[in-house]
Amino acid sequence: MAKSTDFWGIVSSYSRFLITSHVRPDVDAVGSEIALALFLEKMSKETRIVNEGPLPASFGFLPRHDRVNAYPEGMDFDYQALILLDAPEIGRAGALQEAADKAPVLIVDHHPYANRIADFAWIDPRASSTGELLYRFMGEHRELVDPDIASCLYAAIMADTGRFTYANTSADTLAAAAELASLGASPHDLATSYYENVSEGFLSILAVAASGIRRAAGGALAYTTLSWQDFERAHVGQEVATELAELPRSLAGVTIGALLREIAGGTRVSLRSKGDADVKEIAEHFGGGGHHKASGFFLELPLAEAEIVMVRYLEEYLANQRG
Ligand SMILES: [Mn+2]
Repeated sequence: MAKSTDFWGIVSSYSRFLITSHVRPDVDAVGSEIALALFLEKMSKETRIVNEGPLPASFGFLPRHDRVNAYPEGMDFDYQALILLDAPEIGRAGALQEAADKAPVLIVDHHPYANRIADFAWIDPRASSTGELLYRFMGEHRELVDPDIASCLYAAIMADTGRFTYANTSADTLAAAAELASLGASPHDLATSYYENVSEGFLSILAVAASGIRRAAGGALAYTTLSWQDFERAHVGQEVATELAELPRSLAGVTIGALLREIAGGTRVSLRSKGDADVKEIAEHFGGGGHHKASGFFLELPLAEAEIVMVRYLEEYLANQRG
């Protein structure tokens, strides 16, 4: 299995990198992209960051977010290698897939999938985030980590660990965060500028989601549903769903929390677990995937029917768990 020293070796053998991530990138993806681009430039490399689409305004708190191009902007760059961050295979990069035809693909990711087709893959599912992996890589040349790089990596780790509360938060994660704070990342500024910067629309859809919570399986399952009208009325996009998905699980006595939302062609189900329930296994049953404590899947069914299917399956799953 590849490790940070192998990544050093491979990065040293090229001088021009195109950097990308998965479609609808999160803060770990974008923070990692910016941090890596800035760091490689300090090693006298040339870099260009290109994502499939433009960055939503909520990423404006990341230093140097202006460095992120939206495809096809930036594609005129003569790169020698394509670095894919926070995704296990190039198919996740949308339009950027085409970039893989011209150069080797180097992957750095923490999602638990084996990749057998990349030219190089450093995948470590024990790391909380791609930001934590990149910190491990950059830690060998700490003098090159400036406050902008430190802030982007800190934000990446903060976001992927739910502010250092998810099960993926380890002693190594906290040590990396502490080092990054000492290198110029401000935990307070980054947390407030990201988490305390929500719109009124977000709070109104949060209220809809909270007031709609129902329970099943003797209370062990809590879930809520959102229709496309709920999003339209609140003037918010589907990207807020990541935050809302945490809500049902936060109730006392709940083992699995779920958010069901209407999307094009069906229903997206986001699962979150507390305790032993393995929601990755459940998502995989429905053709989806994710982590043990956070996963998701798609059902080609209207919201009301998807709710019935999911509740029926989870009631059985939780009953079997209780033995
Ligand atoms: Mn990530």
